[in-house]
Formats: sequence, C-alpha cells, structure tokens
Amino acid sequence: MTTTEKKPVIERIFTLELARVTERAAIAASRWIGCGQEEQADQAAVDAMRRELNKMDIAGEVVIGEGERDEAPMLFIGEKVGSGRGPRVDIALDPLEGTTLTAKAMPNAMTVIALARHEGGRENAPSASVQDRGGGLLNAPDVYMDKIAIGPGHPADLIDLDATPQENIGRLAESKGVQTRHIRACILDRPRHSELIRQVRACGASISLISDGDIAGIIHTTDAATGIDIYMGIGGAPEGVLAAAALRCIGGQMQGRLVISSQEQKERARRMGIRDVNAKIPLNAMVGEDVIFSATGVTDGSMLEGVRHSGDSITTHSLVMRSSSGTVRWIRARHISPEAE
Ligand code: VTB
Repeated sequence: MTTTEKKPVIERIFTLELARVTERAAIAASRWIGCGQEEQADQAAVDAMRRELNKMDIAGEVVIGEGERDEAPMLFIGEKVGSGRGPRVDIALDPLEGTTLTAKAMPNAMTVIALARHEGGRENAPSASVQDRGGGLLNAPDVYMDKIAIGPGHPADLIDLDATPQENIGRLAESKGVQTRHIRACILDRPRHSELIRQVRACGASISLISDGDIAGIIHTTDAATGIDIYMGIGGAPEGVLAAAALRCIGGQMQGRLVISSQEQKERARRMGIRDVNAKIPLNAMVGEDVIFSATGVTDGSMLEGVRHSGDSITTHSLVMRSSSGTVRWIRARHISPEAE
C-alpha cells in the first residue's frame, strides 16, 4: 500500500466505473475494426466514452483530451464531465489509442483513460514544478514527448533522458544482473528514431519495433512476460501522461521532455502554463499520487484481448488499476445488450 498523507478521494468503486467507460468505448470502436475509416472509429469511441463519463458522480475536467476547444467538439481540454456531484478530478483520455490500427484491423488498439484527484493550489500540485496550474495530471500540449521508462524494482533514478542509450541500457542490465544482449527495448518504428535504434543495437540490446501504441509499449516494461525491459523514444505527449498514470499505479520509472519544433508550439506550451518547455519532466510531476487507470482492448494485443462479438453477446478485456492500493485487475466482461443505457 502506497502511503499517502491525504486520504484518497478516489473511492475504489470508481475503478469499476472507469472500466465501464473504456469498455463502452471499445465496443463502439470495435464496430469499425478493419473498415479503413479512422475518423469514424475514433468518433464512435469518443461518443461512447463521453456518454459513460457523464454518468459518473464526479466533477471532472478533461486535462488530456481530443484536442483544444476550437479543434475538438467533444472531450476537449477543459471540458467538464460527470454529474458534477462527487470528487473533483482531472481526466486524461485517449478514446481510441490506435485509430490506424483499428481501421486496418491490426493488433494493439485500445481505449484508455486515467482519472486523478485534482490538487488545488499550485504549490501542492504534483505538476507545480513544471506547470502553473494546480492539478493531478500534467496538462500537456499536443506535441511530441521524448520518453524513457522501465518497470519497478530498480534503484531510484536508474535511467535518465540525458544519459546515452548505452548508459541507460548498461545500468538497467547491471540492475537486472544480465548482459546487455538480454535487454530488449521497445521503440516506435519511425525514421526519427534511426540513430537511437542504431545506438541501442550497437550496445548489443535487441529492439521490439512497434508501429503505434506507445502507451502499451511503456506498460509492457512493467511485465516480464512481455519481454520488454525499457521504452525509449519520441511519441505523443498526451500518451506520455497516460502511460505515466499507469506506471504510477503499477510502479516503474519514467521521464519525459516535450519536443517543441516550432515557435507556435512553444507559445502553445507557454499558454498552457508550462514554465520551461525544455525541462525534463519526472513521473511524479506528470501524475499525482491518487490516480486510477483503465484500458480496454479493441483489437487483440500483447497486453489485452480485443472485443469479441459472438451471437448476441460481446466480450471485453480490460486492465484497471488504482495507485492508492496498487491493485492491478484484468477484467473480462460479457455484455448482453451493450446498447442498453
Ligand atoms: C505515439 C503512439 C500513438 O502516435 O504517441 C505516436 O502512442 C507518435 O506519433 O499510437 P507519430 O505517429 O506522429 O509518430 C500514435 O502512433 C498515433 O496516435
């Protein structure tokens, strides 16, 4: 049990409520698997997620969402969700992580959400060192983020974004008591990573290249069965905060740094209250101590099974966790008439 000074406000019953939210979004998106229509798949997930969220007795605010108010009609950053009764919480969501994967019926698409206690007051907020806003979750702009993550059970600060890939992999191998050739990194398969990939291979480690889905890639570092030991490279900043929420629950180490590539992005980050856009962001500044996380598989993946339709029932597979207890649950649910309200 993680010791917390304040009593968690996120009651444990919310974990089940949150599982319902990602389940419904996954079922809605699953109707678009393999149809080649990314936007429709995403919209179906967004609609379902919003509908379910609004049934929850929370005073929620979307902190990581579909985009800024002018570009996203629903689940935009700043949108208030929930009944308004209940705890004040910050919400990070990715209604469909892997729109392309869904459209092409490829593995590892899932629906994801995290909900954290809203920390009032700048000084107390976990993100206060990085951002001028009280909050339980970093309100990251939709830019890239350089990320590094490993699972739990290692000395503090073992990995560092400023160290070379060789140094990070060497330290991890030493901590695990294995040779570097037994370390496997997970990296998004993008041209921007060609030098990183070269350096990781040069030190003898192997690489699992993924086409999309770095939230799952980061969570994989926490489970020895996946064979992934470390996540490295540049992906979306919003996905970084969601992955950080998962690691806050399971344990593990992570650092991020925004990758700002234009003046416009720099100004956007500043407008969102990010003090130093080049700062290294530790896990604890991305996510507060009281958080719950839920993900449901849309297509089959290495972590979660996808939605199964058979006859008049539908089966979903979800991963749900809560930081204050450290409980990690896999929930397999059968839905008889999922359209019923
Ligand atoms: C990642 C990954 C996402 O975007 O963040 C990636 O988690 C990074 O962006 O699933 P690019 O595709 O632009 O490289 C996704 O692949 C898609 O949102």
